[in-house]
Amino acid sequence: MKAFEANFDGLVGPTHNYSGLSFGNVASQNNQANASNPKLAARQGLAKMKALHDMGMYQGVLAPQERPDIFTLRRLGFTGSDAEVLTAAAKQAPRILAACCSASSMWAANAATVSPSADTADGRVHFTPANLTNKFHRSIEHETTGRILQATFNDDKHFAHHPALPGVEHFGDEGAANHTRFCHEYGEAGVEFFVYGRSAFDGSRPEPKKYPARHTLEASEAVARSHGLSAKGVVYAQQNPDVIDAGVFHNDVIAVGNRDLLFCHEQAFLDQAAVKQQLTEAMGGRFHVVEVPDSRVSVQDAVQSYLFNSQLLSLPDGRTLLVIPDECRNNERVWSYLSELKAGDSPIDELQVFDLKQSMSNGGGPACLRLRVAMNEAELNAFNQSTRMSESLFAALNDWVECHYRDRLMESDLADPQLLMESRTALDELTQILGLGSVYPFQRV
Ligand code: SUG
Repeated sequence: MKAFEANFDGLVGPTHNYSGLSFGNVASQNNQANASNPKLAARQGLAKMKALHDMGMYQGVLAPQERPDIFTLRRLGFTGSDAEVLTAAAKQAPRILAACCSASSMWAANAATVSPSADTADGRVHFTPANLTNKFHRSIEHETTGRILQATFNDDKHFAHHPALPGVEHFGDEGAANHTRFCHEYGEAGVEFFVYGRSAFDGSRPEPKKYPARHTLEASEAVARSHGLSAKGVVYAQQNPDVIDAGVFHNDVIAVGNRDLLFCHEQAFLDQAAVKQQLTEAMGGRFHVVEVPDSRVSVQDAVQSYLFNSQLLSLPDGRTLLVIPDECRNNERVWSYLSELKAGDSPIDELQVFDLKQSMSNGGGPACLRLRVAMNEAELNAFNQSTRMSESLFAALNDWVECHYRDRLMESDLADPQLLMESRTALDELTQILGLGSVYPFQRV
């Protein structure tokens, strides 16, 4: 059956802010305490979704999370009314409050790992929400993420949902940010490429020295097992620890792939020549790698511009498009490389630039904002159609953002009980727009 790649983008939540929560993510650390603009952030994300929809791509929307997360604050010992919980947390543990207010679920590449039905033993699309154990503010996402995914892909006949892996560092899982699926046609069995930062049980492998490796080999292996992937359809690779230390906290900051093409920096992986060979063999010899030399684009330029955090898309007319953030155009070396790539006989035909500055300032580019779900025609008809981008959904979500979002937020605003009320009112309405049912903790008490 014919199949297509759909992109589901995380809608930016009403508490989008810069709290410097992600050690090892240079942008997050550099922008701590800057004022954010949640309204603009949500609009920038929606504009990208709509543009892809207009190009004829399948585009969906993933709902944000309930923040501030009063339920986690209560688990951590704060008591009283919701307003009292916020006041006490702001006074006694402001960093914990900031973590419980992050809108970080917008980076949907970290929501889950997804295996299309052509790759799995039972012929269903499999989802495992990422436990995101390495960062506290992200480790509190997976339960609600799981409910949102179930409400979005809500048909057992076609979609299988797994719980997140055990929430310990041994099974640190960052989801699709470290997972790429290669194939010749989306509907044919493909090769799932799992990239990890370290091994939890094999002490002989190298590890980064400065920044954490968030994702383990054992997490990837567990996901491949539960999704029922065949051994010949899986390739594992370790990230180069030196690039993690240079700020590449997820593989999607240094590599991106689609169909039979891998676009990456020459220093992305440990033993890169062997990785390329394994992928080429698994793909039956028909595989292309565009490897960017350090002499053209340094790892530092890649981290600053997010060149590889791009979306590599097959357009309906067969051309290959690279969706990049504005920061690539503003970096002379990156832009000159990209211009040559487009003009030459590389597999990349088109470039499309987006202003995603609000998300980029927290280390999230075009690829971070989306979760890819390859689906055949039956599956495309079976997912929750209210989450599918359209003229009317675009208009409804822009109106919704306009009505409920603030245009300026500082860390000091996070304890404002009014923000909690605004956020819950907005999300309650959103679950109706997207037909999700009661996915949020405040709707389930
Ligand atoms: O996990 N930033 C996110 C960015 C995630 C990017 N995703 C991918 N590369 N796929 C993170 O580090 C920053 C939040 C703050 O500092 O306020 C944050 O969570």
